[in-house]
Amino acid sequence: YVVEPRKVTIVGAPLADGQPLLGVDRGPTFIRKRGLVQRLERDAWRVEDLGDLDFEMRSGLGRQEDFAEGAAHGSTKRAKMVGHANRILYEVTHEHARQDKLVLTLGGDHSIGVGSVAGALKGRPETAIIWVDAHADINSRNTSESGHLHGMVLSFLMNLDNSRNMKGFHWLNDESIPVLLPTRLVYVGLRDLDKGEKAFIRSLGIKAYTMHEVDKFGIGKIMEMVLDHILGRTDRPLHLSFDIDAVDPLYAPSTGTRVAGGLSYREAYYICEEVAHSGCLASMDLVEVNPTLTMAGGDERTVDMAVGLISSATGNSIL
Ligand code: EXY
Ligand code: MN
Ligand code: MN
Ligand code: MN
Repeated sequence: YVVEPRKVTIVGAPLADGQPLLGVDRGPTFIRKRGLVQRLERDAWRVEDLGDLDFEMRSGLGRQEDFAEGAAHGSTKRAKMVGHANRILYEVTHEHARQDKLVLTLGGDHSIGVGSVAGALKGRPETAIIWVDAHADINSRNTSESGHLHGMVLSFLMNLDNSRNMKGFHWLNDESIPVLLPTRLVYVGLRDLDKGEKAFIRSLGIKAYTMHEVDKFGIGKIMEMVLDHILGRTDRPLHLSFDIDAVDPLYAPSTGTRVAGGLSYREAYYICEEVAHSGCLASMDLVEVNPTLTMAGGDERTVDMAVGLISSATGNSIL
């Protein structure tokens, strides 16, 4: 599968409402500041940067109060806002996927994956997903212990526990948006899952390469198995959803849900290099970069890693 020769659309998705920490909405700005567009142009991409989408809702409670209220009720938090933002993102990513471009979405927290993947699936229904993350992000409103929507993305895409009927997400009930099949998803880097998430992964038979398997087989073998599982001999579009918290906090500390024992610097790059090698990358998310969580003294590691990983996935090779 090949996207229109070397045309990439960049979409900024400045959303923080899928989790409680401010700052992740500024991810796209920081990633651009560290030279993303120049890197892509240097690698002979024709870049169209749409800037940041405007997700503002003109009504309702302020952000912090709404989180507090959600907590008090133990319910899904900011669903209206997150659903609204994702609908906008979905329209844009679909439009550009339809035009056969490489679509690159910059988060934002991982809840933006609902819109970016829905857009990819509508534009290119054969799309398969590689989800690189410390977390499985597959809770439904019934299994989520936090109510944070960045931990529930895949339940919407797969319509688990009838998630598509949640307030804010009704737009997903559209037959032209394919429901994501369990066989079209593969995880890499998992190491922090909730009980209900483990049950979903087991019962749906989703292929999951946790850090245990990364240790056991090495990243080279893992990527062979990943690509074999979702591509085989076919040539379908790939969507890479890269949560920066998959990377060990030693190398990517500026993120909201750090978990020790993650991908090494080279393992993270290797994943992206092999995705590039497949020749099938059609869309990508880079999410959960929160530069405001940086230690005092200005630590650019996380943002630089985000830029570097995108550059590798889009084909910048070492030699
Ligand atoms: N599983 C936890 C929850 O549902 O709240 C943690 C989710 C963190 C999600 C991060 C972004 O990948
Ligand atoms: Mn995630
Ligand atoms: Mn994560
Ligand atoms: Mn290779």
